[in-house]
Amino acid sequence: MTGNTTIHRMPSYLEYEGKYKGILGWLLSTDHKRIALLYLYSQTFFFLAGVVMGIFMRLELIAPGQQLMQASTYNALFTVHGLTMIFLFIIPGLAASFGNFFLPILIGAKDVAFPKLNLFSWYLFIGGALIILLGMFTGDGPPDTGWTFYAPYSLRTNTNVVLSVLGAFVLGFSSVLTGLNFIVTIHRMRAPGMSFFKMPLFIWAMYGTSWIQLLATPVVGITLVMVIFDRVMGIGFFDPAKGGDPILYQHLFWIYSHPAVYIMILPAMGAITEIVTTFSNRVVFGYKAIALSSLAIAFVGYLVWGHHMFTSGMSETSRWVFSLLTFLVAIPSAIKVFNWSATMYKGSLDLQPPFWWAMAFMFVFMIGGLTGLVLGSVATDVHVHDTMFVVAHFHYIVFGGAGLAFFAALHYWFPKMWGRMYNKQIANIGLLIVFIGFNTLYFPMFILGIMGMPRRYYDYLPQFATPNYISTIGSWILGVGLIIVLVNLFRAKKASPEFIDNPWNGRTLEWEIQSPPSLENFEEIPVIERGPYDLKK
Ligand code: HEM
Ligand SMILES: [Cu+2]
Repeated sequence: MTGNTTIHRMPSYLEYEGKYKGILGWLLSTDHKRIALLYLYSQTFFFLAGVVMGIFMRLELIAPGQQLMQASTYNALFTVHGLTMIFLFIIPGLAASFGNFFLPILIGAKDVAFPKLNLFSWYLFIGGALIILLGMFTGDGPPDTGWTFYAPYSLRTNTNVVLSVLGAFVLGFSSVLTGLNFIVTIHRMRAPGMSFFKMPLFIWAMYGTSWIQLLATPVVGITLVMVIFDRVMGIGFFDPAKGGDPILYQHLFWIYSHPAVYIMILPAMGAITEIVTTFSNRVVFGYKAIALSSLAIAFVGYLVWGHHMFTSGMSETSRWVFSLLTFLVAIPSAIKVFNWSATMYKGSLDLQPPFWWAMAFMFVFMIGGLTGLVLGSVATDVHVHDTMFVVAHFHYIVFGGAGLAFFAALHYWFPKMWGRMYNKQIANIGLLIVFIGFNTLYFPMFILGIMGMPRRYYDYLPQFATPNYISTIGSWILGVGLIIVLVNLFRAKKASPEFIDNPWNGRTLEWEIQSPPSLENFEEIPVIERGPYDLKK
């Protein structure tokens, strides 16, 4: 531990008493750290709700034939599971929680540029979630379209599509405003001396993410409003019976939703970069390459949406162009993996729990990325399109990638956020069980997909029985692992505080202030002279 003697202690943001006390002190707080915790808790809640739905789906799929629900219930489950996981957990993702908490600290600022707007964004987030929830329990029940709301089915089903779409629309505003807030903060509030190329790489990742949030989200917003118009007023933008075009819907949807994958994964990569550097005790290898690859991913990510539509009816030319562009986006991702490996290769590794989480991330993210290339090339995609292969691939990317990085970040920054340390042994055991469960759950789905089992089906032919059975067992193992991980953290939060300002020997700014941070983060705004990862003299 370093620096404890030099840090002058102030009341932390957890203890600080402003105008409002108790619960109002949280619900009306404009402190970026308290807002970050509001996001963290609500996202974790939605994640757990989604996990429960996933486990119920896997129970239904444990054997051929009907097990415990009707087909219509299954359709509602995979739709609400998808909506919850995508819109309420992984799109706000690391940006809303850890981004909110650490972005200002990492650039040496006291808060984000627009603190009130920041709080408002959280209310929009909760508002959107409530509208989706309302849609589940009113009218004709939860939607059964899948989270993609593909037309023309989404125009015709008599389930509650309008409310879910409206909810997603409101969530979009939350995302846009957060992105805007972060961009302005990064441009205007960096501490003196912190040039762009002295920013920690997590900030670079957040910067790329924010631009996607700001520029891509409006596209889906408008698309969702068009769906509402179609349903409520019968306009017919996407309805072939009225001269509309369902393929147009797919274009508009994926023009947002592919870049949205990078809203999920870029902050995750940023956090992994911080973790790998810290636990390698070394200056990160290829700082500029990592920084610029974030921007490259954000940019090329806009150009590849068509790979979701290879089988929907596109010209030959657009198919190969989209295929080629999809391969291009793999390059900046590979640059990051290469640079992480190079950083570790020359470093002296400190094998702490956050490091193991980062390793788990790298392992599954590589499988996710490589199988993405299978989907990105037209010839192989035609074979596995809309099969369980796709379900396996995106769980490896969004859950194995962004989701595991979420937990990696949580273990990395936990002592800073709460000034307490969790049990490291239990953290490692929890991770191991999560890792085993995760692969047991999702790997068989690759095989099922190649064998030809379609996705979004509640029943299947007997020849698919064995991998499905293994997969369901995996969901239980994963569930147990997650419980261990969360209970361990929850218990640590209740434990007595320790003076752990810098438990990992981190070199970025957050490790130079007290844990938990004081209301204004810094007593005095620091002046930046060294690079973000330079080893202390
Ligand atoms: C224990 C955890 C989880 C389990 C057991 C699980 C299981 C499942 C299952 C069985 C399906 C339906 C497959 C089908 O019939 O096509 C599914 C779909 C899906 N899952 Fe998960 N999942 C879990 C976690 C996650 C996470 C963390 C995310 C995102 C961050 C996620 C995102 C999705 C999405 C987007 C769909 C597609 C829904 C659709 O087709 O509309 N899942 N999941
Ligand atoms: Cu895509």
